[in-house]
Amino acid sequence: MIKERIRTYFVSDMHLKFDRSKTTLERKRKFAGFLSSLPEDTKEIVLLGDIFDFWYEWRYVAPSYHFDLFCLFNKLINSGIKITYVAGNHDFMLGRFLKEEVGIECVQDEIVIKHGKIKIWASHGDGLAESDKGYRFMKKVLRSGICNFLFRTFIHPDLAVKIANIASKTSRKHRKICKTAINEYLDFAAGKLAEGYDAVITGHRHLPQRTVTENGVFVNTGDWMKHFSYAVFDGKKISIGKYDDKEENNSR
Ligand SMILES: [Mn+2]
Repeated sequence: MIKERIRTYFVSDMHLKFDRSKTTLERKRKFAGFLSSLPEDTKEIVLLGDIFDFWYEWRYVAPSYHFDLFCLFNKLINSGIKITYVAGNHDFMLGRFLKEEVGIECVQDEIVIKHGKIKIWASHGDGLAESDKGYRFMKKVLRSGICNFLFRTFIHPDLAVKIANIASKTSRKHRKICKTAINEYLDFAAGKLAEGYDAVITGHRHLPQRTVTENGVFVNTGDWMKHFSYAVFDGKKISIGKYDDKEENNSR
């Protein structure tokens, strides 16, 4: 008999590029192993942003890479697992392809997950720290209606991806700042916990972290580049896990 679905997994920051380099294929291979190791009571997978180093969909055109990953996602969705993508700072347009062809629910800013009396607030986490101020402005500009219209109308997709790669490098510089901003994240989380949430989960810093405070817990998912880490809510508590290839065959 199938157990009641209860577990929610949070994964972020895989930063897959549009290539088939060793690094890209290795990250995907590990992620595929992780997905196939999920227990049968898995309810939802929350992709907490920046799974791709750049994601942008036009109306009739979507990037032609990572078909293998979308097939895996689609298979999981058809088996009854919900997949939600919360946009990160590298996800500029989550569009029809992800939503309708793959079946992923796409969310722009944040999600709230409720289980009984437990309320979890989760978002990618970019722009949360005070030192992200300049970046917050840039994101507003890049996501604004008119800039988006000009971008998608007048720039050929192949050129757009090249431009994005340059922007991605700038964004990476910015991330170095974020790595130092731990107190700002904790302050932000404290505010959310004071609002009545039991847990706050973010990604973006690329450092797995779990800090228990008197009002609740703050968790950072880490990344899927170096740490291969994730957060999991089992219906009661949130813990951090690291996917280990060697466990691949005996975790089911
Ligand atoms: Mn990020």
